[in-house]
Amino acid sequence: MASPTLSIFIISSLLIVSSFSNAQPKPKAFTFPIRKDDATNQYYTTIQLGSNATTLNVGIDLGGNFLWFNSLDYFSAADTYRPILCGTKQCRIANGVGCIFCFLSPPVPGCTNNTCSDYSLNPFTGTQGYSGLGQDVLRVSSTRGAHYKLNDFPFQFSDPVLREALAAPTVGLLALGRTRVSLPAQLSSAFKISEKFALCIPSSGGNGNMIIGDEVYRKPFQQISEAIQTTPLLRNPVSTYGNEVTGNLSIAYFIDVRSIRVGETSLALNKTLLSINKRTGEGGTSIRTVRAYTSLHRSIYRAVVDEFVKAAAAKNIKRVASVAPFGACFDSRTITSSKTGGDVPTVDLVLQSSSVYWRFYGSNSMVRVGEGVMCLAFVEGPPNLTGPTTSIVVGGYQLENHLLEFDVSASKLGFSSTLLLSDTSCNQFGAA
Ligand SMILES: *[C@@H]1O[C@H](CO)[C@@H](O)[C@H](O)[C@H]1NC(C)=O
Ligand SMILES: *[C@@H]1O[C@H](CO)[C@@H](O)[C@H](O)[C@H]1NC(C)=O
Ligand SMILES: *[C@@H]1O[C@H](CO)[C@@H](O)[C@H](O)[C@H]1NC(C)=O
Ligand SMILES: *[C@@H]1O[C@H](CO)[C@@H](O)[C@H](O)[C@H]1NC(C)=O
Ligand SMILES: CC(=O)N[C@H]1CO[C@H](CO)[C@@H](O)[C@@H]1O
Repeated sequence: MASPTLSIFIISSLLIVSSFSNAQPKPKAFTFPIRKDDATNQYYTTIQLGSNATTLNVGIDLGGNFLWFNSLDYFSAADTYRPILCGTKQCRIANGVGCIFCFLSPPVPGCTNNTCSDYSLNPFTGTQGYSGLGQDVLRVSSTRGAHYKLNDFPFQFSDPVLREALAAPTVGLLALGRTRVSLPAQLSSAFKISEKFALCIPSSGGNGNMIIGDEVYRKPFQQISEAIQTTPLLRNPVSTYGNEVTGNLSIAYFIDVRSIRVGETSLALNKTLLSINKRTGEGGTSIRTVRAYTSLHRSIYRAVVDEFVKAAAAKNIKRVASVAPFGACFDSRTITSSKTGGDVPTVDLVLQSSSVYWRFYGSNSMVRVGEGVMCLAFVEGPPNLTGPTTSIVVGGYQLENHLLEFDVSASKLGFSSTLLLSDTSCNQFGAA
């Protein structure tokens, strides 16, 4: 007779094999395409959900809580949709805040009885939706080109009103935030891969890529990754999400910007604004893919614009009338071009020490707004939709064509210089 230890070993090996479809080798990392919608400056990916692998384009929300969407294509094919019931382990994992009752027979996504529920937030309009959470199978592709099923992937089938202001090709938002139901957290726990992801966001017209897990990148990205600068990811003790309970940690990614440099000049900024107020959650710097441009608290914005205008004038760049929402615009014929975009004063976010800084060249700091006019691509903000006010919200335009590595378990962000300096871009990013 086999010893108890041996039979346990056999059973657990069988379980491991059967949890991967077609007994595929254990994946290391998964890949998702990223595109930019030029009409809205939103970034989105494509996922396949449900037994019929319904294709859904969903925006990418770095600070989002869980996947939410509304789509008739999925609705009519949702035969494997299952609600997450109140009081279940899945409901606790999803941090559901309530229980809803809905009596359609047969039940449909969005109307099921005794269902764990939560608020979703459209960060473009500030609209919140409250409805039940459910789960279905998500099809994912590994960086080696193999296909896997992520069973019981949690999400919310939301009210159609939440789709307002989303990019036309998209039907919802995919969350990458620090929750247990975000895509990186779910892939990490289902496939026992590292809870980290690399984000390479394309500029207009390009195709970027996101890799979740641990992977060797193709040239020159592996070399860029090995030389990457890192900075701690901070947690704001107060939620900035608006609809989360105050006192719960924020699910957005924060970094410790200590000062800002424009050209050679370090700006005199109010340090209180730069750090996170542990009591109110105000202040500090977060990174959000759902903001088109970096927004700066009024006093920081004024200081950056004033110094930028001064340093641009020293380079004989001619200022012209401002075009909203931007506060400093220039005659593009007076700007020399270089491989990192217009040759303008650099803007540095200086992090934990003066030698660790995230530098923005013209390709990330100047945006063309019309014939012959380019503007400094920062805005005064942030928009006061919900929650405490974050002083600096690093937005999409500044993230484009940088390799960003979010190591969630080590709470560390790796960021490269603009890829244009290495004669490449996010269009080329992928596994080796
Ligand atoms: C599944 O997809 C196929 C092919 O797109 C389609 O013909 C079929 O109607 C779909 N099934 C459901 C239940 O929607
Ligand atoms: C809905 O769920 C509640 C709680 O489980 C239960 O008491 C009730 O009978 C259910 N109603 C229907 C119509 O299924
Ligand atoms: C710095 O900012 C804080 C928070 O907004 C404010 O209370 C304080 O008055 C500011 N200090 C100065 C010197 O402006
Ligand atoms: C932001 O909105 C909240 C809620 O509407 C309001 O109480 C607060 O004063 C606003 N803050 C600013 C800076 O406008
Ligand atoms: C400190 C605090 O408010 N914690 C809350 C975080 O959210 C969960 C679920 O909503 C609550 O149960 C905790 O009380």
